[in-house]
Amino acid sequence: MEAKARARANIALVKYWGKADSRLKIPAVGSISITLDKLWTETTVRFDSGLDTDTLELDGVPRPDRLTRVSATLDLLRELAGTSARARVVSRNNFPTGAGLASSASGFAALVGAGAAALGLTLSPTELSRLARRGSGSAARSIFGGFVEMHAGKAPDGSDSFAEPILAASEWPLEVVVAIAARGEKDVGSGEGMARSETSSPYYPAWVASHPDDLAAARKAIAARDFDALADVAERSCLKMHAAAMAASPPLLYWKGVTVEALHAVRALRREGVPVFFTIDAGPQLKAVCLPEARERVAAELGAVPGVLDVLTTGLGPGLEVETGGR
Ligand code: 2P0
Repeated sequence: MEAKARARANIALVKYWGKADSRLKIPAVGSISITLDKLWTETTVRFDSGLDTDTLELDGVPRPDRLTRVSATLDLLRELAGTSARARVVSRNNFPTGAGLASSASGFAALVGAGAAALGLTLSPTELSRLARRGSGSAARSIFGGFVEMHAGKAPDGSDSFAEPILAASEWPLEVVVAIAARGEKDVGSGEGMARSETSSPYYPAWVASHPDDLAAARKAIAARDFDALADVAERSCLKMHAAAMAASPPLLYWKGVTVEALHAVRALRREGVPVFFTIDAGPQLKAVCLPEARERVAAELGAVPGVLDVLTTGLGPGLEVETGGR
């Protein structure tokens, strides 16, 4: 009744922002991401019929405040396994939680992987992706490695809303340099930010309407390993998402000043011919995606931007890894 799983963070190059169904976490738009090798969550789930409630320990600290979504995700697995046993969940991130580094993506992917294995459920990667989505939309993508596409789907029950791999990491080994612009958990979570954008941003309908073209351009760029084309669409998707969020009421501004300085540093490098582009999620960190030969230069330039606290570099990584066998 115990299993351990590791899942990695991912960053979207064509962003997910907005839901078609908030209860089932069906996204309003598809997305395309890359899975990061060195940013991971490791989670152990132990079901025990002697427990009265689920418990969650995150990075060594009990987090009852985060239990609702975890328990709701475990309920889906309990229903499939026909059990009501509660679980002890122990989870650890090797990077800052809740700061726009996709901890909910790796977190819910690892939770579903460990939970399913602990219950002896044999689920396909597609089924795991659908279940991870119910915890956090972006978690559906962290089931897979390399380049991944999430399908928004059309079915009202979310059955066709899952991710699938589109290119292996080894086929186009991009590198990612993360500039840490601030530490600590963000003020407005992604779920709340999306809901606010959906209901109040006048740019939200334009964001949704223009999305299929961005997905098509990114698919084509990835299939052709066309870095410049991928750079163009990724930066456009990122800025468009933030523009929609900034136009919400009350407005959402995830950036710090240093985020913008880092963005300009990436643009300056690209003007010089360095193969690099930026993306930014629902937090202040800037992620620079580059070809391997540019990594040292990009890390040095971003590390030199005043206010950047730290720089992490990583390649692309694999999908969910599950370890079974209890104690
Ligand atoms: C993404 N983000 O595509 C976008 C870009 C943040 C900015 O997916 O509400 O934590 O749990 O489905 O998965 C973060 O959203 O949101 C996210 P929920 P989630 O990576």
